[in-house]
Amino acid sequence: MSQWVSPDQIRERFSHAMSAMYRNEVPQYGALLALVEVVNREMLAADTALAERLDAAGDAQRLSVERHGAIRVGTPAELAMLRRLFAVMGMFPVGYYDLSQAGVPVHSTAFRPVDDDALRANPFRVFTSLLRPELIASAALRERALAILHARDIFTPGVKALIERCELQGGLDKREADTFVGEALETFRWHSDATVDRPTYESLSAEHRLLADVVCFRGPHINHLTPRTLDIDEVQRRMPGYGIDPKAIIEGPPNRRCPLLLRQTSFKALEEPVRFAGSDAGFHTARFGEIEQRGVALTAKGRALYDRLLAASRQGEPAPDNAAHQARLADAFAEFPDDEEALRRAGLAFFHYWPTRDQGALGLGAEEIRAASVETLLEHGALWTTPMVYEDFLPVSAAGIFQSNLSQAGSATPKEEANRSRPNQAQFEAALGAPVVDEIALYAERERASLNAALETLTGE
Ligand code: OOG
Ligand code: NI
Repeated sequence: MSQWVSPDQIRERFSHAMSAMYRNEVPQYGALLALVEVVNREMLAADTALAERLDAAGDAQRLSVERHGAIRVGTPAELAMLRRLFAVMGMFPVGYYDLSQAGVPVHSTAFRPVDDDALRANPFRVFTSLLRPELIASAALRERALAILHARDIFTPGVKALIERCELQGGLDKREADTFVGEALETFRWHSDATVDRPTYESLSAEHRLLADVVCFRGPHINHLTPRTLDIDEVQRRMPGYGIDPKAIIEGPPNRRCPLLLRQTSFKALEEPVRFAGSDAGFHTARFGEIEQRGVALTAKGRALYDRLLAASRQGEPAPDNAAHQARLADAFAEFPDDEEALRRAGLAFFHYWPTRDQGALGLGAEEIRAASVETLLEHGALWTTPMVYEDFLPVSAAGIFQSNLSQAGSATPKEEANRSRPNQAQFEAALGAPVVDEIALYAERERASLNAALETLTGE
């Protein structure tokens, strides 16, 4: 047995510690967790087929621990150190998200586990955004912001020492892992004392609300945590009964029999008291709670179709409320197949392949199995499939979440926003100190590996 604690275990402990800290900091998040659990329990009790499917795919046990969070950092050095910190917990940068298209001066990645076992153990992800100073219009404010950012260190000396130790020795022992979780958590903690005086805060905030949030505090406080629900429409409906004020619309695809990608909604960020340098009191709005419903990961072809239909549904005036928005989405998505077999045959979605548990009943020899096509094996019941859960994020949805929590930021019209899109993945990767993993290639690779493993089991190889 290895002397090191597995990265999966460190991530599991860290995500629990983060959730406990956030519940304490933002009690409404605790109320949201309670609501999500009630609705998930009701769904599973009412739909035994769904419960069995989740169980078979190994998704049932991860449901209650599943969540993502988000942070925003200010400098390339902060992002690069975060990459090393997350690597200790088996979390790697996957995907590149350009938020400039929505008028938010950041670009982002998601740190997350990448292989099947790690995802099953605990799929905790952190959506991480890096400020893009070049998108700040005022040169004076840009300089000011950078000077403030360069004077702070968002990591404790203890966590930096343990990251280095982990890299050198190849892991952390039990005592080191315990210390690491506690020290790493410090980076994500809320600080109600701003590092700047009120006029500085106000001038940064007037330029862009996000700028004040990134620049004016000692660290990149976790700004939300997001549990996974099996019925997002129901949770959205019940939120007010739990004293929670949801954002106007649910982002992402419409409700479907076979859920696609990711649907998200959040409650509005709370106004929290802060103290500025010089001890002026004031308020800051940044932290909120979110819920998500995850569906199947789409292939490049499926994703292109999703993007096209989503864009079509957003033509014209924004819908007046969620019901109208969802009706419009449902119309636009009518041409997207809503049947697992149809999605698979059309090459629109990724699936996990499994070998039958009852090979004796097959009546096929190893030779016949080897000679048969995947379609034939599926028809014979030798192979079966489950949809592969989408583990990533969606830029248009993320923009909607950002906007609803940075209320003054959304002054640009959609047309102007599109014109402003300026992705720069190379610059992001240079800051990160590593390339981001291509998420579509990752799903394709996992699908291929599951099929190969299933065929090996069937042929006894
Ligand atoms: C991140 C917003 C994006 C999501 O789930 O799409 C996000 C932020 O507000 O920092 O978390
Ligand atoms: Ni989120």
